[in-house]
Amino acid sequence: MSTQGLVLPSEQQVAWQQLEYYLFIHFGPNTFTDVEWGHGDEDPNVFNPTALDADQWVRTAREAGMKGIIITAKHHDGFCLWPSRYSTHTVKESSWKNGKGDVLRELSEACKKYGLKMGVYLSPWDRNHPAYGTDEYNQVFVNMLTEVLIGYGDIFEVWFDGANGEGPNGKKQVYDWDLFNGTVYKHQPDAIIFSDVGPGCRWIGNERGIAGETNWSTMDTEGFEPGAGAPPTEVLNQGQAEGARWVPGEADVSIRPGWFYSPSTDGQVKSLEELLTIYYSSVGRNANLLLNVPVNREGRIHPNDSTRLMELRRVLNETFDENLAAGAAVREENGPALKRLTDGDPGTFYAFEKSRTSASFTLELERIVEFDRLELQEYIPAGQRVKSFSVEVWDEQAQGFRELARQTTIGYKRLLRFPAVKTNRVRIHILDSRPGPILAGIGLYKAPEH
Ligand code: FUL
Repeated sequence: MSTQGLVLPSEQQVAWQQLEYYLFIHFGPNTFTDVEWGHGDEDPNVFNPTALDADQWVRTAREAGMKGIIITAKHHDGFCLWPSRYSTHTVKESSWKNGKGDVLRELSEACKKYGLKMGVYLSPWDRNHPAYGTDEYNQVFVNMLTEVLIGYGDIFEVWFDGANGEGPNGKKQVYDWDLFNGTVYKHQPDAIIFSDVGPGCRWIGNERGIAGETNWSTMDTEGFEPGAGAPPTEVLNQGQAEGARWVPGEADVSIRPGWFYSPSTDGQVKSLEELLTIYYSSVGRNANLLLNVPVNREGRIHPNDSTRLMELRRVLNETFDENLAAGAAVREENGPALKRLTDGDPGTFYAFEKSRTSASFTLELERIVEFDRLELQEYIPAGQRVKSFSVEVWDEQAQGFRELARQTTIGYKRLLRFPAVKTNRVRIHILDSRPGPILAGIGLYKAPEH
């Protein structure tokens, strides 16, 4: 959507962006065979979780502060975690629950119970299906997709992996993306479709969970395709200021070295510091964070992973629970008070005059506060406008402002980390913007020692 040349998000994309952080689960035969890309000829009986507990996944995600779960309903090996009628390589061919099990059913029930959203990863690349590599396969994929879209309640995101390799007969498939996307919208009109080029949200260009410091939610997608035909990774990573489509970034990364569980990585769960860096480089740079925590051979999240998730949650809560700028007076030089920037409500905003491409305003705090994190938010229903900004703090001794940071984009949310400073005045300069910047909030925070 666009007004006056400005590209705007859909209502669904705005709601999606507010989710910020959710769980990725890679689970399937690979979990049991210790490989990342199964060949599709695995005996379905290898899939045999001994104590599958979807409630435990959902509770863990909820306590970690995540808003949803995306599961690999079908990975490249073609194995379906639900009893698909269009494949003979599914849970029903496995001995798990005597072929009567359905992982998607268990997950959807647990998500409903705890109020989390459910999403699905479905790999078009299928190393098992005999029709792969023929025209017929696109319809097979659509049939599988339809089962998933109509059988398990609301699906908030459909994750299309662009990978396109050879199927069992050595042939590659020409994917019919328009047909796939149309199928999603037909059955789940509010779903966000992830791929390298959206249309709902885009891959951030790496699997390290790191968005560009400059990160536009707009990008040109015309002439590009998921997978080999995708835009250059640098473009995916930073978006494009003048891009014609709203396709915000989603940063995916695994908490372990691989996407699937392996006992050999039990001691290689990312450290709290690494996860914090990922958080500040994704959620803190206008991207959503999709953190993969693989389910193990029992069918549960391993305690090493859940412990780390809780450590991360605790630090984030202790950091962001108190906005030291809450209620502070904000004033434009010779201008009006901008109370809405510190009212704690991201739904309210302050719109600078329509013709303005720069602006400066000062936060007057009631007392001297110590902080080492800064948050800025644009009001994205009105698009993304700010191109660069700087932050200054008042130095009592020098009787002047000194620059603390100079950065580029803001978007839905921008978080900055820096060594702690003490001051009672903070000045923000919007150095360059599309006409009429609109801000939704500003926060100052102090992270705990850990
Ligand atoms: C990639 C896949 O090839 C990996 O196995 C994993 O699923 C990752 C999230 O996407 O394209």
